Amino acid sequence: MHVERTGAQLLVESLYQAGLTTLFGLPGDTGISFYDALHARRDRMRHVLARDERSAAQMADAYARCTNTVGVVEASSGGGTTYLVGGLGEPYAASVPLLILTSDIHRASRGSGALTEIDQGRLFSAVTRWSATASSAHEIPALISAALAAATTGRPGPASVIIPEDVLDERSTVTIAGAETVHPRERPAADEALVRAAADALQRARRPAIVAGSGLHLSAAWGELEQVAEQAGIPVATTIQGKGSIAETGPWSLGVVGANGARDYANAYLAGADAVLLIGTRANATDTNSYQSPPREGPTVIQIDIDAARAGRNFPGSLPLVGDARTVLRQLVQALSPSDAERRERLRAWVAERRQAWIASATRTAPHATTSELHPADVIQAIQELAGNDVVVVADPGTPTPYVAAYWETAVAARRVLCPRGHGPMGYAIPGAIGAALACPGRTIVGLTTDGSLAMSCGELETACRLALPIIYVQFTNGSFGWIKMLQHLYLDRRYFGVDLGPIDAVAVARGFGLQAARATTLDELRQIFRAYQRTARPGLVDVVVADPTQVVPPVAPWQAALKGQGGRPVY
Ligand SMILES: Cc1ncc(C[n+]2csc(CCOP(=O)(O)OP(=O)(O)O)c2C)c(N)n1
Ligand SMILES: [Mg+2]
Repeated sequence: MHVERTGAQLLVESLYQAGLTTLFGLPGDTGISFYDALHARRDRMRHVLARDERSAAQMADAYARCTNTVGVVEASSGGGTTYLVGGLGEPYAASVPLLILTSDIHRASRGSGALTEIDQGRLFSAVTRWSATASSAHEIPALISAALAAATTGRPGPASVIIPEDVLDERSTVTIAGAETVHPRERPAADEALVRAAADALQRARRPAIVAGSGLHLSAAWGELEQVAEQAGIPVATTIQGKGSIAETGPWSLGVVGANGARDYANAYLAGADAVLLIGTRANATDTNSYQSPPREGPTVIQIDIDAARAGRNFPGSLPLVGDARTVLRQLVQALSPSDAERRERLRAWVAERRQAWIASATRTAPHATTSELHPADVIQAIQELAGNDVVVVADPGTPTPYVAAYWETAVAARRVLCPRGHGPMGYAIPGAIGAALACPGRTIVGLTTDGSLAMSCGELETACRLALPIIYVQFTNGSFGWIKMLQHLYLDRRYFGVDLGPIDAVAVARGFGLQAARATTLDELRQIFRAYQRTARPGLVDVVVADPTQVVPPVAPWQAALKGQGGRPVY
């Protein structure tokens, strides 16, 4: 029996059969048939209405990171798609698998200057791995399938299907074969001879190191990483995106390395390492503190990456292990023999000692008695104590990122701290926390935002409120675009320009969108407010005033070096 369905119904059914039942978006003129098909299937499909297409993409992005599946975002032609693009640069750069669905103008109107007309294929070309336009309804199931394959094969990323409004209405009897969403789709192994050479180099080293990036999370290779670290006795650092690849409270963790949010001892260890295994990281200037940790010259660098073009790109001459992180780590487990006992004990003791020293130095005992400003590190540590381990943190750029990267310790191996570091777009945390809350029901969700980011994304506070999501937003108010102000402070002789902001009453803003909100002027107040919000099933915002980075310097290695008269402005 051949069922006749519209293109819109085929689209909804294709998503459902692929197991993609949550999607984020905002309606528009050319997409109303799609909405009607979603309405008819509202018993099985969850459509999350956002207030801006950019934030819908950010919600889908965070949802995909938390679930390690494909995130789905939809928008309509014209203003909808152009706004949507604003949320796609980050997942494209950060290798997050997304399915992008957009409606387009009627095919007969092409070239007429129709309202909302734009070449969507060209628009998406810089922020998707793959994009196609449906030219008839019967193509839709196959296009969804192809887009999902593009999003999840090799290095993942966004893939888009564009559907003109007449194609959404066209009828077809095509059957839906069912699309696969397994992620990663393929798990290739690396060349065995190179794996043996890598194992040999790691074994011979006096000071071996591993740096794990987000590819480790994408591959769900947490167990294998721990096994390699434990078996071979190798300290493990992560990039910010790889944070939580290994339990940060465990014996082999060095915490985050690089130019933003690194622990000083992680950077120091990597700077002097003689064999370094990079896993699923682009290892760019920020991840490596301008190629100092590890340096390009000196150590034997081994790079696991599923993308052959990436393995070795930033470390010429390195040993490329092209393949899926989990598969290649399993190969390494086979190739590595147990490490020598002297090295193992020496390294383990060094890591333990440095971690204890770091924790001790981070504890600021003096209360800020005379001012209502809090120290960002204290805020992070207070939240960590209250939130426990079953928590997801989503952090905006600016003050939250370096502090959460350095001071938060993820106690389980999992992707539980999301800092958008593909591009570091401001305004991610408010919508991102919504995606995380929908991905992880029952878990505490903390969104760390700033005065700059709040202004960009506050509309989504209404979404959090409407969906009654138990998100606790903590806002770091410093009255400036502090990060940029610090660059001007250090490298442009304090010629501040375009960085000082007028005040926003964050508490009033949040209340206006329906949240419970309060300002904390002491750590005790912060704790009380946070605990009170934890007991409710709706979102809240707590505003804390912090010094800007020119006054209290965050854990940003090049800035700390510049203040000691060492090193110039970092080149990204
Ligand atoms: C969408 C976007 N625009 C511009 C930037 C460049 N940028 C990086 S940090 C920053 C200032 C951040 O200010 P705020 O959010 O208040 O955080 P603070 O550094 O003050 O804590 C800017 C403008 C960016 N990261 N994202
Ligand atoms: Mg600010």
